[in-house]
Amino acid sequence: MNGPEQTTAKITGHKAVLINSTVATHRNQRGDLDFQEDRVPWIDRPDADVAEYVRSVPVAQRPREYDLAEKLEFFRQNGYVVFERLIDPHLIDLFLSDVDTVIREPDKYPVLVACDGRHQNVPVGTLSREELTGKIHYRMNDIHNMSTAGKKISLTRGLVQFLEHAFQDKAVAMQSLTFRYGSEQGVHQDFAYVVSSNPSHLAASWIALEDTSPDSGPLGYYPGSHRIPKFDFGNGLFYDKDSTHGPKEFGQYLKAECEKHGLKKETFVPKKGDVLIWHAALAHEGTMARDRSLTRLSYVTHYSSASHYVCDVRAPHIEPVVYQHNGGLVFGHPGMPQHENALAAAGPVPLASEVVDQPDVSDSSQSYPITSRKAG
Ligand SMILES: O=C(O)CCC(=O)C(=O)O
Repeated sequence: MNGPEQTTAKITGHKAVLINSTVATHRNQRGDLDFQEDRVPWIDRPDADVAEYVRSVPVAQRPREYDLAEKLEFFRQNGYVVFERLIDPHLIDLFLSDVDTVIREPDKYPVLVACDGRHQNVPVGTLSREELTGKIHYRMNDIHNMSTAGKKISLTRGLVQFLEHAFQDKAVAMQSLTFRYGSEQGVHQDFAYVVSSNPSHLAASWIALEDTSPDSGPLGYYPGSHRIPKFDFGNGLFYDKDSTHGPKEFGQYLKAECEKHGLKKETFVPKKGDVLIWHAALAHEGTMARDRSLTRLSYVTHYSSASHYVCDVRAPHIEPVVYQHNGGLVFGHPGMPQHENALAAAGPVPLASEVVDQPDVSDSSQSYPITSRKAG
C-alpha cells in the first residue's frame, strides 16, 4: 500500500478491460438479492477484525490526522464516518473560485449540469445567467476534470488513506457532483446508480464547502442501513432501462426497511472542510430545505477501488489517462482532453500517467457492457 506522499511511479495495469457489471447481481445463500459475499471489501465480511487489521499496519502508514482503528470500526458498524476539518480551507476557496469561473464563463467550460425539474443533464452554457446565479437548484457534474483544486480535494490525503484501508486497494475517484443548493434527492443507495465492476467496492465523500445551515436541506442518512436487505428493481440490484421498479419505490422500500429495523434518520450539519464518507449501501437523501434560498455549497465524490474501476464509465473502451495524488487515482475526462485541468487555481495538477492510447471517443461502434445507469 502506498504511503501518503505523492509518488512519481507510473500507473500500469489500467487496461480498459470489458466488465459485465450485471454479473454482480445475484442471490445469496438465503435466496435474497445481495452483493456477492466473497467479493465484498474485507471490512464488510462477518469476521472483519478492525483492531487486528490496524495492528498489522505499520505506524508510518497510518493516517496522522485521526485514529484509524476508531474510524474504520465506526464505518464498519454504521456505514458512514465523519472527519472534522479534514479538507484544507484554502483549497476549498480555490475550488469555489473555479466554480465561479465556470458560472461566469459557461460557454468556455462545457460542464454538464442537472437542474430541478429537468430530466437530463445539460451543458452549463444552456442555462441563463439568471438561472446560474439565482436560486435555481442544480448540480455540476465532474467539474474535477477541469479543476485541479477539485482533483486535489477528492484525493485529500486522509480521505484517500481511509478508503485505501477500507478497500485494501487504491481508491479511484470516479465522479464528482458540486452543489450550490440542497439536492432534495429522495432516499437511495448509490450502488444502484453508480457503476463499477463490483457494486460493493463503492463509497462517497460529502464535503462541506461552507458552514452548512440546518435549514438548507442537509444530507440525511440512516446509520446501519448498509446492512438491510437489498431492493429488487425487478431485474436485480441496479436501476436501468429494463427495471420495472423505479427510484420512488426504491425510496419507499428503504424508508420502510429502516423503520422495520429501528434505524433512525440523522442529518449532517457540518462546518466548512468537514467530510462524511458513506458506504456503497448506506441509505441517504438530500433532505427538504426549510429555506430554499439558503445555499448549501457542497462537493460529493464517488469512489471505487483500483481493481474494480479500471476504465472510465464515460468511455470504457479506451485506456484512461490516470492522475495520481496522495496515492489516490482519478481519470482524465475521455471525451474532453483539451479541457482537462483548464481551471488550475490550485496550481500544478496531480501527476498524470503516460497516455497509452489516444482516446477515440468517436468510436461508438463497439458495444461495451459497462454503461451509465440513469440517476435517480
Ligand atoms: O448532497 C445531497 O443532497 C445528496 C447527495 C447524494 O445523495 C449523492 O450524491 O448520492
